[in-house]
This record gives sequence, structure tokens and C-alpha cells, in this order.
Amino acid sequence: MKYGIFYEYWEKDWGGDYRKYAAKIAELGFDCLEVGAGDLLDMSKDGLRELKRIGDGLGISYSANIGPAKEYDVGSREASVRKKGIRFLEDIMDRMTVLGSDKLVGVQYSFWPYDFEDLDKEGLWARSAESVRTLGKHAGELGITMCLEVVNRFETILLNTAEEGVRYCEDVNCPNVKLLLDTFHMNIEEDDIPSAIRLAGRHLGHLHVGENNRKLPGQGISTLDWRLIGESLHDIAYDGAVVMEPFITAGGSIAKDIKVWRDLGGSADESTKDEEARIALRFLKEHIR
Ligand SMILES: [Mn+2]
Repeated sequence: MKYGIFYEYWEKDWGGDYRKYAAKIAELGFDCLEVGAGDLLDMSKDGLRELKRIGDGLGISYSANIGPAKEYDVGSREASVRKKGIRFLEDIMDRMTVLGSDKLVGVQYSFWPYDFEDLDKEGLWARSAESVRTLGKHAGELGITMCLEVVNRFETILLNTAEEGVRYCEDVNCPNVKLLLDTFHMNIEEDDIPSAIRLAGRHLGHLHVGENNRKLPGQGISTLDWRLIGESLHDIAYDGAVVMEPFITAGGSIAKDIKVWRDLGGSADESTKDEEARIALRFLKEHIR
């Protein structure tokens, strides 16, 4: 099992100095850094190569996280928008190969957050699956796995449960298209988190972890049963990454998108945040062996 963390934990606004975060997370004991996939389009090829060298030197890998804007919705009713979305994600995947990143994770099957204007779930499903089939082929050629994130009802209408995710993957039927489950979302939607993980089984390609309120694993009073979550991962022989995605800081563009309206501990200074991430990593490793 590899352990990772999303860089945004230390930021108020999207984007950051990934060279700094690569060094930081390696020092804290993590194996992988999750970066913003869209940011890769703003980096030069040389910048991406440099980041790859830094990661190789530190022995860490990168996953790339995306929640595409509506103009890139691969499930849009407009063929031109779907085409633009496919092109956008293919461009990102091409950049990922320069960085040496092989996991594109997030809500790539539609746009995020959803605006709930179009509630034709079946239509969205069909268009989205067709686009993702095309994207999965491109991913396969590049050795990239797309991990589609199952998110709660307030963020999409398409994939809210592991069962829907598995059905969608079977519909797309592409070895490079898998699922991303997230304990925060599962805590809202699933009857039982370990059962949802077992149901996802071989389709699970990536896992986001956080407490019910998106604090770090083990931060505050933990209401999730991490030991049972760990057992379920072992039951399915999960060998992907377990990536913390803490959202605890109010007052920036990240908080606005995630809807964090109060401080959940995120106003701590950087060294305190480092220490808390280190403690959370120890907590996770104790529970998910
Ligand atoms: Mn997530």
C-alpha cells in the first residue's frame, strides 16, 4: 500500500509549488503527492521534467486530480463541448507522461461541481460513458489509469455509490478505467463503507481518505472505523494509493469550492500542519496495514 496526500492541505487557493510539496511530503514519510491535473497544462515541459527528476530522486510518485469545469463536460448534450472535454483530458494525460504520473483521478466523467440544471441521468450516463471509453483508450496507450471518483449527491447526479461506479465501469469496459472511492463521500452515501470497498473490488484504482468532516484521518474524534476499512482493502488485495484529502481551511478559493465556512484546524501554521499530517500518516498505517 502506498500513502499519499493532496497538496491543497497546505494551500488556501488552488495551485502551488509542487517542487516544495514533493520535498515536504517525502520528508513527512508519504510515497505520493497528489497534484492539480489542470496545473500541468500551465507548466512547461522542462518544468514537468524537473518535477519528475525531483520525484524520482525522492522516491515519490504523482497522481493528478481533476474536477473539470462545465465547458469541458464530456457528458454534455453538446457534441462540441464533449469533444473539447475529451481534448482537454487527453492534453492533460499527455502532460502526465512527461511528469511520469500514471493516475488521473477525479470527476472526469462529467463536470464538477455539478449545477443540477440537467437531471436526465440516463442521458448523461450514456454520453459520458461513450466519451470515457474514448478517453480510456488514450489512457491505455499512455499507460495511464483513469480513476473516476464516486462523489456524494450534492456534487454530481451520475456516480454517487460504489454500486453505480461498478456498473459504469462495466458499461465502459476498459481496463484503464477504474474507480476512486473517498471515505468522506462514502460516509454520506453508503450503507457500509467496508462493504462498498469490497463491492468495488478489482475496479478500485485509487482511494481518498479523510474523516466524516474532511479532517485528516484520526484528527479529532474519529467516527469512521479505519480498522474495518483496512481489512476491506486487504480483502480485495488493493495495491493502489491511499491518499489523504483534508479540507479544513476556510477563506480561499479551495474553501469556496469545497464549502468550508469555518476553521476546522486549517488556520494552524505550516509546521503544525506538517506535524498533524505526520501524525495522521502514523494513524493510518497503524489501522490500514
Ligand atoms: Mn476525493
